[in-house]
Amino acid sequence: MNNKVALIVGITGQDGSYLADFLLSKGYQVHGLQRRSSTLNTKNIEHLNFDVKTQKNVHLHYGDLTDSSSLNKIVHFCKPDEIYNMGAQSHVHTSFQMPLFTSNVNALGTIRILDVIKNIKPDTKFYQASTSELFGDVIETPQNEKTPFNPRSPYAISKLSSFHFVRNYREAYKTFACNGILFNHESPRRGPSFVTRKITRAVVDIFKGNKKKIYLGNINAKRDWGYAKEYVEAMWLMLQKKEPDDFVIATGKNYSVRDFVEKAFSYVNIDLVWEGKNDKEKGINKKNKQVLVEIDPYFYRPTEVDSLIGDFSKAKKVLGWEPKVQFNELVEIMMKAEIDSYNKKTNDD
Ligand code: NAP
Ligand code: G4F
Repeated sequence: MNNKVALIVGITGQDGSYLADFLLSKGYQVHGLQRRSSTLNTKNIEHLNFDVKTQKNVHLHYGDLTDSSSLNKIVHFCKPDEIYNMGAQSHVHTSFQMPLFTSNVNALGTIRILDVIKNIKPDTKFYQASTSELFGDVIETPQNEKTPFNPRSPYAISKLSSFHFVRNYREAYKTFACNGILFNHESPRRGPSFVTRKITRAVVDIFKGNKKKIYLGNINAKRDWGYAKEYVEAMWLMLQKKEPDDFVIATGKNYSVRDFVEKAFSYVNIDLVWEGKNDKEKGINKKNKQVLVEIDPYFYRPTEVDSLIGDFSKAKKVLGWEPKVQFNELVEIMMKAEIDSYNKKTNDD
């Protein structure tokens, strides 16, 4: 046990929930900022047996990154030693449809927290969920902490703004603030509209006979995909160092969306062959010739990030962090969890 208090903004998301598990295992008192929602948004933290009456395990507070007064009140109440900002409109495709909202939450939201720290509890250490999307149309490969940024979406631009605000507060006010430049990381808790989870869900539905096919966008895009559960440790390690700094967290290997689709189908013993080109390309079941994958240009982005691959050598050297789960195992973890969850749901019904 330790006496430390952590506040996780965005505790209901993929990373926030794994971070809560991790910090609880380290003996932290964990507070979480939760958005008010008309339907339940606590699925990822239900296993923490959160009890509204006893406030056991995690202490949830309603608030929003667009509402300074709520941030103020929560920090005043729980006086955190560490704040982790996982909160964001984190979907790149959606950011093209909602650029102002995305900037308000992601860019201004980060400044709101930094300002609360500066004004209320300046010794609070701050972690900012920065992103490989900053590299965008990449200028060098692989990307490291010194690679110039070249963002390609409203999401990436909003995150670039928060990246620089973190640095500015660090230099101007000596705030202990770090940017974790994390490459894509996935898990069974990944939101269903991100491509990996969309694929694993659809493959299980197709395998079980509940769906005919999946529609995807750019299947040639490449990402450096890691396992979210082990990336949250890197966030914590950054805040345990003597000096604040920025770190790339990645696996150092990349694969295409097409690779992910093939691997997910192969988990349920379906081999795909590809026919056609561009929008007309189709993924076909080699055995029975059924079309299982089609392209829908709706999922294309006005400006795409074609290929990302990270160099995590600084994190390895300074934090002693390196990834263990590689691409094949990641797909297996996600597919297994998807099938288990499908079977559980069917048994419960
Ligand atoms: P996620 O699953 O989308 O979670 C985002 C969290 O932010 C959710 O808890 C969400 O609440 C909350 N949120 C959204 N708008 C908010 C607002 N206005 N005020 C307060 N909270 C708000 O994202 P993730 O994959 O866990 O990623 C965590 C962070 O890392 C995000 O900032 C993301 O941009 C960044 N990042 C992610 C990756 C990745 O590959 N996963 C890589 C690099 C950086 P609801 O549950 O109510 O929606
Ligand atoms: O899963 P995605 O939506 O993730 P993306 O855009 O890489 O962003 C994620 O990772 C970032 C880190 O680099 C985070 F900062 C961000 O918050 C988020 O977590 O898309 C991955 C790739 C893209 O190239 C997209 O064009 O998959 C391609 N894709 C192809 N078909 C699709 C689809 N993406 C989605 N979401 N849905 C499709 O049907």
